Amino acid sequence: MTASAIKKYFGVIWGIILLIFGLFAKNVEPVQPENFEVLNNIMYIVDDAVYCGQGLTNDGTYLYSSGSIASMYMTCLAKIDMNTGEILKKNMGAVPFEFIQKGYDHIGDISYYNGYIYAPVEDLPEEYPMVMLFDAETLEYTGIYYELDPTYLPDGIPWCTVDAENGYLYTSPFHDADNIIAFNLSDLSFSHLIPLSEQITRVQGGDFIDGTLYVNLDTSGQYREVKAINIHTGEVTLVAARDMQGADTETEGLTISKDADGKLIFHITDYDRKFTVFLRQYKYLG
Ligand SMILES: [Ca+2]
Repeated sequence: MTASAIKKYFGVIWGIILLIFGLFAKNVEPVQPENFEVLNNIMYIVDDAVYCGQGLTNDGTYLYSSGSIASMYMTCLAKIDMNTGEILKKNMGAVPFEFIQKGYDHIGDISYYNGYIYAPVEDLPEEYPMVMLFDAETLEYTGIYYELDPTYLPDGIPWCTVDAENGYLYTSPFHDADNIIAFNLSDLSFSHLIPLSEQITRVQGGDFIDGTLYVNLDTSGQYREVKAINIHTGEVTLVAARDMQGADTETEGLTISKDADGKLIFHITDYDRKFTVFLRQYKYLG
């Protein structure tokens, strides 16, 4: 049996396991953190969870999510109703096979800008990070990709977000990040580092809104933290610490929209490390 056949069999078996366990998935109510008012806690199980296990972004009207199962060569994007959480459109083969063949099997936390989804895509050895552009309307690959200077990205590219006001795309290493890395939005060439006032780690997602960069951190222990970063000074401040109530939850994507009153709405995905992804929506009271 070839390695690819083994992978495919493993994928099928794993899918069956997910289906069985998905029947027993439970939606755990989140504890309301300081500064965050809980609006929604939407659960995705089995195959739906695959589409939103990694990243989130929004265009002001719709949410977009990313996910993947490397063993099945699945790299997924989805378009989601922001209010109900209903998945409206799916693409289960977002990254073209020519890139999959080269080991590009992982989409991280994504960013919407100007009709495109900017998707950070990393290869298996995490050596040559890329940003690929997808059409937000169709979720199809546009043929546009950028190879990023990997100098400051030693462990792949876990997330990216566009700052259209200043013309940058921001990202960071996943582990032990001392800097935010700014690339020029025009051609994604390296621009500059933003040294941080404190180190951040397990950086799963980010979003830029109203002049501030926010990051979603898969911090260990009882809490998962959202922090704000001043892009001019690098100062890091805590926005919210979410109490996971002892659940073994990996937090993933982050995106931020505004409600009718101009209040920030934080959308965060949490993965239970088994078969369920929760989309949690919070109004920022701070
Ligand atoms: Ca994002």
